[in-house]
Amino acid sequence: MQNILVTGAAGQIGSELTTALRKKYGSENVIATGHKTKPEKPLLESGPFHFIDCTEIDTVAEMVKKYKVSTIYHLAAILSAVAEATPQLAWNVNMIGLYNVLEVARKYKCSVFTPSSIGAFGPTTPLNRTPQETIQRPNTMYGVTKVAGELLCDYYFKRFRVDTRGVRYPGIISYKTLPGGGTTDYAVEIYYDAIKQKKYTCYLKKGTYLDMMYMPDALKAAIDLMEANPAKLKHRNAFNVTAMSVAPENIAAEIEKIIPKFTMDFKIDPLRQAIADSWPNNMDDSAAREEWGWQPEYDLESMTEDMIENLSKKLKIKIH
Ligand code: AKB
Repeated sequence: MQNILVTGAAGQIGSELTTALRKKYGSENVIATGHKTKPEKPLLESGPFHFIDCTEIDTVAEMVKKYKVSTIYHLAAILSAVAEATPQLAWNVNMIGLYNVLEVARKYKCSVFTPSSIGAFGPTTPLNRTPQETIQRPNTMYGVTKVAGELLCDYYFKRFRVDTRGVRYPGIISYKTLPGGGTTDYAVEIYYDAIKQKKYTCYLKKGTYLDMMYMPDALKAAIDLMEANPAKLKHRNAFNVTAMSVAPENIAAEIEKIIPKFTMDFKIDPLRQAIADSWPNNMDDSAAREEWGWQPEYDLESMTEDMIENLSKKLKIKIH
């Protein structure tokens, strides 16, 4: 049995990916790690958990040696809005952290999953049906670290044969753990506020289209890619993956079908609006579909139904 290490396991994706991996591969075989954030009890109690700092290579190496790890899901990262506010921290965590993970993977022969993002694109990238291979000149620190990370992962595969794989995630919508400081966070907040107070003030303008995906599909993308037959992969890292392209008013309209009193107004945050404007409206994910069978299950309608049902249970608020 291979042991798996997850970094960033207390985060939005990490917390649910750890649970999904434990279900699939056995709780004791999935080692969850975080930096400072204490994870929820179920994650803490369902298998090994350690605090590490990916910017300190020895802490990563220690985990890999101790647990004989063969696969690393490296999710520890600073998201776009926080990265713009603290670019030095973002460089350190997103670049030095990734470099350390790749070096440890090279030494101990691990495979590595690393998420890139729609943030790896920039204002000169084609906005619609953004191709797999295209112009990548992002103007944010987050984007700089994501493009450099994609290249570094490809380099480790070509130069050292480290089995690196990864996707470009869009905004991820989920109800278990909140996202921490991204530009697409509004698409999660809107559901919380719709259930709690039937209104939401959006920080992105009407008409700001961005790719999004529901968490079960994000987990499926990571696990399916890591299980894909390597002989079929023409790309290794940075596969475009998307499930829907939506603007704030599209999500609001879908919520309104279930919560008719829901209203939304706008108070634009110039920082996050500028970041969103530099990202694609919708990506072409045909390479992922062709090479490893990527196929999302949820669209905006089915995601909204599931989000509202599960979030209202979690918040213990009856919506009708
Ligand atoms: C963010 O908004 O920073 C992330 C992302 C799309 O990478 N959710």
